[in-house]
Amino acid sequence: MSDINLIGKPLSNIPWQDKPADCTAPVWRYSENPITGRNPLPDVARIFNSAVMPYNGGFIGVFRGEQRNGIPNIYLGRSKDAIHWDFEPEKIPFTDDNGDSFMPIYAYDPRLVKIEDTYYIMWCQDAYGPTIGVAVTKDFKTFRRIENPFLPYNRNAVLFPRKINGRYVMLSRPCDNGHTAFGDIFLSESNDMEFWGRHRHVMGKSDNWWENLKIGAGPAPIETDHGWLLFYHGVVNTCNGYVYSIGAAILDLDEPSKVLHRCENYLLAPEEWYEERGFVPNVCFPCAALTDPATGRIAIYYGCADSYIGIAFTTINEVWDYILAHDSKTISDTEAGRR
Ligand code: BMA
Repeated sequence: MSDINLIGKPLSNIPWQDKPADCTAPVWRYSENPITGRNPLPDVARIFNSAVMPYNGGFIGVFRGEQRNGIPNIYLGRSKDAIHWDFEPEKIPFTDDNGDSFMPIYAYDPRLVKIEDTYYIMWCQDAYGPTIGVAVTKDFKTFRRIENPFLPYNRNAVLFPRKINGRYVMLSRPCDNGHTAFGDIFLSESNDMEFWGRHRHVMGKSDNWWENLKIGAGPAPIETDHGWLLFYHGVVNTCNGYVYSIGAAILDLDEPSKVLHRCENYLLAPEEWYEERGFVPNVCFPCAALTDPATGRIAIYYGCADSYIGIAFTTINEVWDYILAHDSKTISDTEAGRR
């Protein structure tokens, strides 16, 4: 097994289960999945596609809650163990630069990233079409939205957890205003989190059948001493609709628009009842990962069938070796993505 190290602070209370003896896959599910049930709040029918992180010795998260009027929005949740969550019953109260209420019409698929002492929430919102929303908080009490940093149409934005070459770096997936039947991952840079440019292509849909329609970044890329580990979703169109699986790639540390390795096989595809059955069947949609550099453990948080949240486990060395053993990177993946 290779000797790859996760970078970052130890997380001794990361949720964890050892790999079952009969498991042949590089990623295995938490035996008590799903960790959320239906109707978790009076006004919310389902919570899924959500992001968590360590906070003050426990955990905090931003959760996609589907309201009973069918419109998604973002809710705050807190947990001692990152498994059992208490959700705030009201939507996160976003404000503008003046402190006035500035609520998105809808908001979904949030990611949560800490850079230095600041937390950033990214999600998909409406700005005359779906595009990226970003808000800043330092205390999870006030949440200031940065006004429309990206043009429509775009989804699946997630920041790298530190500046690279002095700039903030965001992954995103340009799209259309419907159930987009295409989509590659791009990267954009910013000096100030407000104005973005130097857009580069990172990776596209591929010849691998499970991801041959579109892809989108999942959790914030995970830093290791040999590259960024990126979990993402890949989509195939079947005669019964889209199927979402979880894939993985490794990006260059200093020039992350270059893909070093890309796994031919998915790591996790819908198999369990809570992934196959729900509001939208056959969806595994990763949005967050907890890591413990001391042990190499990784806990992936993923939305299940647009209805629940599940956790899956792996270790950095196990997943790294699996990606390298099934490498299917293309010339287009390894390019800098600048044309
Ligand atoms: C995508 C997004 C995700 C959702 C998926 C499956 O386009 O809307 O939030 O999980 O479709 O419905």
